[in-house]
Amino acid sequence: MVSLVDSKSALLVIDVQNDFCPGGQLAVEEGHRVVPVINRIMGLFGLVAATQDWHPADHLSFAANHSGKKVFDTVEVCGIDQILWPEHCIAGTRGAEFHPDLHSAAFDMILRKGRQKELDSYSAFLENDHRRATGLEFYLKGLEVSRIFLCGIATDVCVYYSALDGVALGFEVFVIEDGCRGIDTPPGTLKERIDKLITEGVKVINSKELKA
Ligand code: VGL
Ligand code: ZN
Repeated sequence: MVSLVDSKSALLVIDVQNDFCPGGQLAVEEGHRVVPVINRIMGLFGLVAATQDWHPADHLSFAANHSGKKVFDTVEVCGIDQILWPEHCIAGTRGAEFHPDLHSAAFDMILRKGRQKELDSYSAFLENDHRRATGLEFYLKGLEVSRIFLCGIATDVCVYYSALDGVALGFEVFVIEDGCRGIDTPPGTLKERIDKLITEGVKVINSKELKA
């Protein structure tokens, strides 16, 4: 079997932060279970980049900052539909830190996103206006990366949008399903989005397929 991971491959670790794990502000069921999977496969890659959701306290994505609205309501801000979340991943707080068991010392680069008050950023590549770049595309292309492997939280939000943008930007994209966990609200969203990723050309794999 040929290894899927070649010299032009990078691992992207998406938002493996305390607030997305059990006990956190936007806890994803079993979110912490991605950690041992990611720690195990990290060493296979010549390049590992990670993202952190990193919001100001007055961020527009927090339900608490919209009077009369509750978590999971949708509002429109500057023509963009915005789902409202609990306050999460506030810059500099413990909730925004990587899960303590994640081998974050091995990351080559860390990208923080969602830092502007009036604009959310699910994708590691583009802000939610689908125009403004985070810079990750140019970093990866500058290092001649053509194949990206995504893992992290949440499968159906930040991993999902990163994978779709990755394909649109010309990368060959793999999602490591057992290295991800999803929010699945409303129920069925997770499966719908995995199906959409496959339709768009993303390869959804298991971490066991990575070993040559
Ligand atoms: C995320 C909801 C809000 C994620 C970030 O990392 O998937 N989800 N902000
Ligand atoms: Zn967020």
